[in-house]
Amino acid sequence: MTTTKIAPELIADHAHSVSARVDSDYKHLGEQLARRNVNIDTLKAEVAKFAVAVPSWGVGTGGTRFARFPGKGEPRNVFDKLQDCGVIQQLVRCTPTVSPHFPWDKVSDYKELRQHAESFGLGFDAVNSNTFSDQKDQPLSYKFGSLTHADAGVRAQAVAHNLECIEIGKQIGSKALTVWIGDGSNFPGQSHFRRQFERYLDSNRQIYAALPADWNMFLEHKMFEPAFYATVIQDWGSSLLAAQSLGEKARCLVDLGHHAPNTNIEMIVARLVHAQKLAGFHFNDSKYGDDDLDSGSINPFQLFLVFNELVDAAQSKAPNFNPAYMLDQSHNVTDPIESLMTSAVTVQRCYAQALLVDRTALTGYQDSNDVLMAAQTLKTAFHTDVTPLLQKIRIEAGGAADPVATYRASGYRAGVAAVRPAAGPSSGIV
Ligand code: AOS
Ligand code: ZN
Ligand code: ZN
Repeated sequence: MTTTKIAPELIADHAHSVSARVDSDYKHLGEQLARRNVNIDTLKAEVAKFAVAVPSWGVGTGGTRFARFPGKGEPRNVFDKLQDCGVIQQLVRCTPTVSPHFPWDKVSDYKELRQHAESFGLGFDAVNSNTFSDQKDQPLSYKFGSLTHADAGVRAQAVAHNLECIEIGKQIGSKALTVWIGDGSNFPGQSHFRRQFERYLDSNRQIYAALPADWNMFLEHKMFEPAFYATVIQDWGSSLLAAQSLGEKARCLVDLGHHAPNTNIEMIVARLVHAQKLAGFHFNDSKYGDDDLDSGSINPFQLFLVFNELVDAAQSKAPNFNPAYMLDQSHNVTDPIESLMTSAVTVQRCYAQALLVDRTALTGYQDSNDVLMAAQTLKTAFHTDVTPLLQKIRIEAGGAADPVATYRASGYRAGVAAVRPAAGPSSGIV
């Protein structure tokens, strides 16, 4: 039986109060789509299957390197985090899995952890290792790197941590390990680029060798931070080189915030699909750097264009195409639950809009060089307000028509604030 933290009656009452309006809006949208030869019920069935994982670290309040302002009722441990993730899933119905991060989410009994997640109707997605910060009682420091460190002892420690993550992942039902390292250099000359990359490959080969047959290894690239001159896996080029050299199970994960401003991320996606190496995503948005802002809050058109590539790949049956979708955001000034719900719906919205692209017409315009109509074809899909479709999907699945309004009406945050003691001010990125 699934434990619910928001009273199902509250969700049902709220859905009931708006259902006539949602039905009417849905019918109207259905008429509009029918004129474009799209059956709204078929579209609904497709979009209802969409899912995106929530990062366990995302339900805590984030911070910057200057300060962190803790929110009320922050989760104290992974069990609290799962409860918050359960609330998100209860209301949006498209976030059935959680991506955990170790050692942050370490427990003594993983069977219990898995059962706890299942009690909220949740499963686990990719496990994330952390060799970008030192943990209490850790013998060797990652200050100058981890998997690529010049000292073989530090590399061995970082490899061992990743192997432990795989072992934990097996117990909680994960099928992938995400490796993001902070390794790099802050000064020209600090590290030998080629030797450092070779050490990266050597360490990752040892991790790769421990992957179960049905697992994948996701390599996450990042242009800068914490290394500000050069990171080892700075872009999709290095990531692809590494994935190709490691083997079939290694793939490239695209975190939208990990590129220079104005980078054409949708084109990177197309290239990785071509190479059969797209692992999946960490969705977020960014204005300047790795801002980890809410998905689609700055550039929703870019997110749509990414999904346009993904839908195109799926519909054209691109080989070995099975991307994992995850959110990776840092919520510094909003309630993390509200931000994650909003982002999950935004990502789902872009998927629905991308399904609306008239691909036959688009191909015709591309092949006849009708540039304006090709661009218009994408804009027509992007401009379609699919809100009633998404509301209907949520209501039918027992979720909330308006997740944020229902969440606020539930008083959940005040409720957990009463039982989770306030964390004092702290510094540093979470
Ligand atoms: C860091 O910038 C990356 O986005 C990673 O995915 C990281 O593991 C995550 O943000 C948790 O800190
Ligand atoms: Zn990320
Ligand atoms: Zn990041």
